Amino acid sequence: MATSGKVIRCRAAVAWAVGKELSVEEVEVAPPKAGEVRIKIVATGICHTDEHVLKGCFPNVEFPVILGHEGAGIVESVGEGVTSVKAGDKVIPLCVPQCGECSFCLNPESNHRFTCKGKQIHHYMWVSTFAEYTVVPEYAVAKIDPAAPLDKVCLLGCGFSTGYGAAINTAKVKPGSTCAIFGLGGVGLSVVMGCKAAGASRIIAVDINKDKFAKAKQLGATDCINPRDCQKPIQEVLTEMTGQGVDYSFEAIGLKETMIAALASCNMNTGICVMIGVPDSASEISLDPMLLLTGRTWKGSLLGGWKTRDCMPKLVSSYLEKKFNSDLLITHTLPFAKVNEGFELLRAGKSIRSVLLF
Ligand code: PAD
Ligand code: ZN
Repeated sequence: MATSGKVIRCRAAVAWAVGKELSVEEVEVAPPKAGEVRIKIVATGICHTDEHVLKGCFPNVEFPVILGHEGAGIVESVGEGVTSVKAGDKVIPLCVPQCGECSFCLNPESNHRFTCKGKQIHHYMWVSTFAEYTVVPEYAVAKIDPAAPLDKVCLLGCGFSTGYGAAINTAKVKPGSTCAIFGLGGVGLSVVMGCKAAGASRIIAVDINKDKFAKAKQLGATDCINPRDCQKPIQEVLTEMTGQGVDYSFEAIGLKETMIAALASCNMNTGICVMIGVPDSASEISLDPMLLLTGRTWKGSLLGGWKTRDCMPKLVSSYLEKKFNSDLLITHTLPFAKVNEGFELLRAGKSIRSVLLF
C-alpha cells in the first residue's frame, strides 16, 4: 500500500475535554509498530459507553481522547511480526481483547499513535473507532468473512455481542424460561434477541421510554412495562406477574436503582441476575443481603462473555447465515461528520443504534 510505513492524515472525532462536543479534526496516525495493525475504519456505531466517558463518568480515561469502540474496517498495513491479518483483510477491532487478562490486554495505553495539533491524543479501549484510521495491537483484531457488510457488522464489535452474549453465555438462558430485561437500548434489545434465540417463553421488557416497546416486541418481547406507569416498585410488579419472580433478569442501563430492582426481580432461590449496564466509576451499591442469601446469583457480563478473537469471526458467520438480525437495531445511518448528531439522538432516546460512515 502506498501509505504503508507513513503517517496518515485523516479525520477523527476528538474529545478534547469532559462535557464538550466532539470536534472533527485532522489527525496524524502513526504507522503500526511491531505487533500492531493499522485499520481503515469503514463504519462505527455509537454505544452508550462512549457517552458515559464523554460525561466524565470514568476519571481513569485520559483526555484528549478519540472514543468509539463499535467499528469495522479493512487492514491498511501491519507492523513487524503480525501474522494473523494482512492488508486488505476485513476486521472488527476488539474493545475487549482476548485474553483480557494478561498485562498487554490490561494496558490500553500501549498503543498511542494519534496526534492532533501537535498534541498526543489518547487511545480508548484499544480501538478508537471514531477515526478514519486507527492502530490497534494484533491481539485486539479479529479477521472476519470478506463477504460481511461492514456498515452492519460493526454492531458486533460491542452492542449486539454484549447483549446477545449476556443471555447465551453469561446467564445461559434455558428453553421455556422467563426473562426480564431492564433498558431497551442497543444492548438491552440484543439481550431480548438472545433470550428469544435461547428459547425463553416469556420475555418481559422494561423501559421508561415507551417508544422502545414496538421494537422490543418485534425482537421477541412478550410483555413491555414502563415502571413509571406502575403503582408499585417494578420488582413487585414482575414478581406478581410471574408468581415468584423471573428466572433471569438483566440490567442494561447502568443505574444503581435498576441494578437492585433487577436483582430483586429474579426468583429468590434459583434466579440469576446479570449486570451489563456500566455504572459511574465512583458508584457504590448498598443492598439488603437477604436478596442474595436465599440463593439468587448476581453476575456481571463484559462484552457478552465471548472469547473475542475466536468468537467474533463466528458471530459474523452466524450473521451472514441469518441466525440473527442485528440490522434491526440500526435506526440511523449518518455520515461521520454528524457524529454529534448521533450522540444527540442517543441522549434523546430517539435512536437504538446510529452507524457512522466514513
Ligand atoms: P442506550 O442509551 O441505548 O439504552 C439505555 C436504555 O435504558 C434506554 O432505552 C433508556 O430509556 C433506558 N433507561 C434509562 N433509565 C431507565 C430506568 N430508570 N428504568 C428503565 N429504563 C431506563 O444504551 P446502550 O444500550 O448503548 O447501553 C446500555 C448500558 O450498557 C450502558 O450503561 C452501557 O455503558 C452498557 C454497556 N455495557 C457493555 C458491557 O460489556 N458490559 C457493553 C456495552 C454497553
Ligand atoms: Zn459499547
